[in-house]
Amino acid sequence: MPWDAAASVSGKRASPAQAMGAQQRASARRSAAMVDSRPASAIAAQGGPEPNPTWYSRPVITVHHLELSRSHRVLWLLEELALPYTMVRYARDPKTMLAPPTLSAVHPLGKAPVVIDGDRTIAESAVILEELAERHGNGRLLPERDHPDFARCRYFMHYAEGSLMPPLLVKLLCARVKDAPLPFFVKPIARKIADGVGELFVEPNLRRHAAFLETELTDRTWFCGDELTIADIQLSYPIEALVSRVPEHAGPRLRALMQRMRARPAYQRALAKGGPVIPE
Ligand SMILES: N[C@@H](CCC(=O)N[C@@H](CS)C(=O)NCC(=O)O)C(=O)O
Repeated sequence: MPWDAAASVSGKRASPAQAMGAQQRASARRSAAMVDSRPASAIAAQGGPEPNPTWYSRPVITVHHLELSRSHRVLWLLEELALPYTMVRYARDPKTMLAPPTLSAVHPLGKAPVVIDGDRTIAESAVILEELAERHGNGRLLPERDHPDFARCRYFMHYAEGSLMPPLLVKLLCARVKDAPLPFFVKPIARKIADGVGELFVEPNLRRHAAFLETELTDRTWFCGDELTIADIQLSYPIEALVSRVPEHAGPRLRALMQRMRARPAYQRALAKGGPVIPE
């Protein structure tokens, strides 16, 4: 299914049934028509109806998942909502850690996550989480639109990728530059530049972000109050990265939040299916 940004952001809200392609709708009708034709007494005596997964749980959602990546949060959301889905798993190149070229067939940027939901191809994790929760969540994981936490949730959905991820990425890149196989006479210069960027930009920013997150968790179990929302799911990846890469900046509330996330059965099911979030 080719990527079509206009279709993805046109704002047209299709119902799950409308969102299915004609072929899928026909197949769903065929599946729904599959009924157990045994007499009721025989069904009961033989331990209930025949399991027919294509009838009641045929997934229309496909997650293109890259190992050790942000796409864990999509798996976590789907597990929280108990939605059926198919996962296509991609391995990173062990040397460059880049995604394989096959991901570019799904979306021109060749990055994960990408989700196919019915006839729509959706990229950007924040959009994916919002779309899936709005379309299939029955009000779960989203504050009500007129509740003050709605704006808060939206803020953290954007903050995660727009503000928190950049210094974490620069930190990762600086570490790569320092470890890169460079000629011996270039290595000390590269090291000096990486250390300078770390000292001037990365460390002060990460310290400030960690302190901000710690304050925002005062008197709150989750970022938008007592209930888990998509904002916590979206923040989970940078928080995992922050706690693993700069543990000295992570305060007690942030660490406790991370433990609460990891303890959720849905989070663990996502890990079991998609593999770890951050490299060891
Ligand atoms: N802002 C995007 C970022 C997507 C992104 O950069 N994904 C990374 C995984 S963490 C990726 O696919 N990297 C592989 C590559 O660049 O080759 C989102 O939140 O979905």
